[in-house]
Amino acid sequence: MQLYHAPQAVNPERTYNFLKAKGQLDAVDIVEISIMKGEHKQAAYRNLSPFAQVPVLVLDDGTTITESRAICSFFEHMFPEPNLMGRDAMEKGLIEMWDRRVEFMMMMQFATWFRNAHPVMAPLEKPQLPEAATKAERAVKAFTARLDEHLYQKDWIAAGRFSIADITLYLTCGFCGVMRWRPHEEFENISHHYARVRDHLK
Ligand SMILES: N[C@@H](CCC(=O)N[C@@H](CS)C(=O)NCC(=O)O)C(=O)O
Repeated sequence: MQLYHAPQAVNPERTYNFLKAKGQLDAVDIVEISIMKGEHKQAAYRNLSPFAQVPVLVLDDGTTITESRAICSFFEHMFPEPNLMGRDAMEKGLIEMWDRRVEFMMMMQFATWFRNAHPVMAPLEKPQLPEAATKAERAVKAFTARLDEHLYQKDWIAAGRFSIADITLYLTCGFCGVMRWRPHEEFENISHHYARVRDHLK
């Protein structure tokens, strides 16, 4: 299997760190793609990823899977241990609920802020809309404050144990640094959580 990966980009880092947490990085050949050099826009890559996004997983029979969470689901099935998506109905529900909240209300809102505000994104986000940036910044900051309250006296975000939701939050906090915003320095509970996940992924 080949995993097309863009180091430091949050979605590919999510699949990469998920596989790392499973101790299975050796199961794939990593193919690095440079988004800043526009390698993901080239025709050969578009054949693998119709929306020209990273990551992509290419199976040995040539089947391609895009969408970072779908790739994580594939890995969860292939490599069941350690379980990262829930062992029973309740765990699966709680972990997916929090993972999707972090993805949609934090990561995606932050991405909208960053893509519409940062000069480095101008070639990829045309046009950049300052109003969209302002609205998304407000939304991500409001959600993050609520998430910090949720994490009060909790080691992990969902189901009382380490899961994909913790990986998504940890990587999203790192991603926020591109706008010089560090939720894991601003919020006490997120700060403890960030250190805990960093140690867990070492
Ligand atoms: N929903 C997709 C999003 C993938 C995505 O947006 N990847 C970014 C990197 S984090 C990308 O490829 N961006 C290229 C671009 O915007 O041109 C997933 O979860 O895989």
